[in-house]
Amino acid sequence: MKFELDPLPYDYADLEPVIDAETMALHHGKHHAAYVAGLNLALESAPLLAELPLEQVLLHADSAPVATRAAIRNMGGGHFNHAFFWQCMSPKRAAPASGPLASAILSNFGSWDGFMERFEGAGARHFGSGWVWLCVNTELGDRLEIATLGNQDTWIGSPFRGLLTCDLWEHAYYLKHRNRRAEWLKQWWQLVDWQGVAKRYENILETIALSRSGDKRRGGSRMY
Ligand code: MN3
Repeated sequence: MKFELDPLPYDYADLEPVIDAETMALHHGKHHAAYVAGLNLALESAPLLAELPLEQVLLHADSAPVATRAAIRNMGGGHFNHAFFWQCMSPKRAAPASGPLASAILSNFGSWDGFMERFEGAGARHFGSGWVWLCVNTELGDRLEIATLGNQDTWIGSPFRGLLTCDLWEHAYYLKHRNRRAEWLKQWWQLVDWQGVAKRYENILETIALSRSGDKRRGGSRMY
């Protein structure tokens, strides 16, 4: 099985003016494509891993030969993070959701403005390349947390489940926003597909609830 670069659900120019079409063409058609190609190349020396879905490949990267583990993590992480990032945006510019996500944002961060300030601040302060995430920390019930990860690291294998992410690599914003990462983060909100974020949150809550009812049947052991 070879991993493939999926087409985007929107055109490269659809996220203008926040992301210009040239940045999108390079970011998806070159950067993301290179991660997919690099992952397929690395998996040539780990044929059993190559049969697994991407999250399982990342979870079990340590079963690959030592010399290819870093490539699998970096290239696989780059594929995973970018595929997630494209899903976080929509040219429809949906308003913040109501329902469980909105309630959780208010109870965890006090207000939408408070949440956005903290997300932007974490992203702006992150040193070097990486990603800023809104996650559910499944070890703490349904607690929302903001986290940054370096390079192409992912939350796979941790108690975190991602809801929303923004790319902090300069290739994501440099053509239009130059070195102004804080400006990129502030304007990026205009593109967020909140309905998709809300749907991911509801799915994760369902998974947590199912896992808990399963735990009760098994006598209380936790199986995250
Ligand atoms: Mn990128």
